[in-house]
Amino acid sequence: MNKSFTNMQTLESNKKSNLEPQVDENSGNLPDFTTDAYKDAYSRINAIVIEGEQEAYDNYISIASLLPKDSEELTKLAKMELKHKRGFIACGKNLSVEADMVFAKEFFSKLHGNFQTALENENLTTCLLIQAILIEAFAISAYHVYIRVADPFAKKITQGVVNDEYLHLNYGEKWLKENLHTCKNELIAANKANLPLIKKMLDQVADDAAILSMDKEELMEEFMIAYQDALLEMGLDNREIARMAMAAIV
Ligand code: PL3
Ligand code: FE2
Ligand code: FE2
Repeated sequence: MNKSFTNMQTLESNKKSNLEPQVDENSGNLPDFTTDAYKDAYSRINAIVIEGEQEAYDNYISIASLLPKDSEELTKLAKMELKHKRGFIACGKNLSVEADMVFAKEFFSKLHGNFQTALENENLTTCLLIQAILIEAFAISAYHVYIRVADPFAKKITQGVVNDEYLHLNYGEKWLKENLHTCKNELIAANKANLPLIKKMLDQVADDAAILSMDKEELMEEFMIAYQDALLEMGLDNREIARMAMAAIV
């Protein structure tokens, strides 16, 4: 069985501990940021993050159109994403890497398509699950792992970004918790359709991430922690969470 699923029995909230400063275990053991191999992998990973932040901006603006009463808050969250995007563009520049945006657009295309379909059909629950839960948990997991092995410039930027991402995740958790009695079925169906896409995206990025010294098992573990925490926070029970998480491995 996958290492990331061994956490399933111990679903305590990890949110607080994730925000505490982490011991820098890797400080003596960072990759060489100047090699062609590093820069080549970074050109795709950096592009994914830049594209992800731009799509997150677009998605929160779209969600605001379905939730006019939260428009002000959602616009605030959206604007943070543009700041994140600018930060990651600076990280690429700092390493003299040109981001492969064509690759990144393709990387997000399936999830992007599912979000657009949900938006057209005004399926707010699906939109929130895709953006505020799945994408944010993916970003949080990736940024936590990246912070441990990033160059000093990118590390500082990513530390600022990851704290904002918790605000985005918390927004989604709160809305879904308050509406769980009416949205649970849609939530479960949307999860079944979209969690496997996140798993595929993780598989697809794993080789490049490894060149940046980011371990795939660690990425999966961090993702499952953020994802399971979010579902627990929404008021789902352990069995429901286990069922939903299983969608990643079928
Ligand atoms: C939402 O706020 C942001 C969405 C971005 C999704 C990014 C997923 C990242 C996967 C690749 C991991 C690399 C992290 C390294 C950062 C330069
Ligand atoms: Fe972001
Ligand atoms: Fe975000």
